[in-house]
Amino acid sequence: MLQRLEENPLLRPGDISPTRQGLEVLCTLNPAAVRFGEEILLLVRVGEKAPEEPGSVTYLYYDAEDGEAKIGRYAKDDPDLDCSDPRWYLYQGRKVLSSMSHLRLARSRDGKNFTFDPAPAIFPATPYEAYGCEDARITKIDNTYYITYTAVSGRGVTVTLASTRDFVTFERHGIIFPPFQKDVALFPEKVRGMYVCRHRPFMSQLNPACIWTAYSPDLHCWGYHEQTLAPQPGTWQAGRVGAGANPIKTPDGWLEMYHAADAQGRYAIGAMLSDLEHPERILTETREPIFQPEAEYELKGVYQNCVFHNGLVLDDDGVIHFYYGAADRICAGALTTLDEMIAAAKNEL
Ligand code: MAN
Repeated sequence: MLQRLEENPLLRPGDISPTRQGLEVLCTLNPAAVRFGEEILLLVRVGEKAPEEPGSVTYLYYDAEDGEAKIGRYAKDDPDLDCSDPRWYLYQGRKVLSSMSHLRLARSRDGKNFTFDPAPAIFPATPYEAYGCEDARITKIDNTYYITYTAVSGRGVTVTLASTRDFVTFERHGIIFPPFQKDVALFPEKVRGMYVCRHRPFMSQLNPACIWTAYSPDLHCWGYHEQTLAPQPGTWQAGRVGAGANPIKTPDGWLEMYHAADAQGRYAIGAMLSDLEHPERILTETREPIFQPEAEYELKGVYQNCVFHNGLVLDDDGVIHFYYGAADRICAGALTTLDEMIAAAKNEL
């Protein structure tokens, strides 16, 4: 259904230098994707780590007042410190991330061999981005490319909107969803006269992490919220679900591939079709995952057993270049077709 590229991993930490001496690139993951001119561009999340110090655990954060990335530290033997998840440190119930991410472009002519740009496209710049900018999605609406990304800090997990016309300069439009939010994917055109997005308000014991739909007159103010897809107990999507790349308009409805985690936190990919006029209404969804961790680079990395998809490019002939992050460490790709994904969403494969 989805054929992994022989060239995988497409991008890995060794392919890029840290933004300053002494830092280490820990991960290059979860790429957004777009066709721009003759090239396919990936907007990759690059996570950097502070150098280790004896007796301490260190973390990198952006200090907006001083306008630079700084190193924070905790004593390794502090009984209040919990380092059990490689993605973050918990200190007295507060979380900091073990790596600080920025967003970096990588370019390719064939969709398989990518080269990183020498400098970041979007680097933390505000107090809301102290722990990084993560997991972008790119949607072309009219002649502008809109980028949504997660901004993480001690103020919470928020979603920011940015835009570009040339992938050289990027304009930030500020936070569009307050905490706790992730996984915002914009639809490529207005529906019933309004912009539409998927979003993912964070879980609490009352509401698990579900995909929601919202409408906006201007891409800034979002309303008419509806819950669209919820985790299903006892299945491969028991833990959480979140939107993938931007939805694709097809005669059968809006097609989208999304991520889901099971109760053990294993991330896989599903597909669904929703109503063209009312995308908050799902028409059909896959009963089984269409893509799941199998390759070595998906099973082992920073976070094991994880495929996370937020970027694709659709060719005129119906070929889909499907991009994903594997085990929170590298970027990988697979090929499929529009017809196959529609059939998969209808459980016909
Ligand atoms: C969350 C996000 C992703 C990450 C997965 C797995 O959904 O933070 O960036 O890939 O968790 O760790």
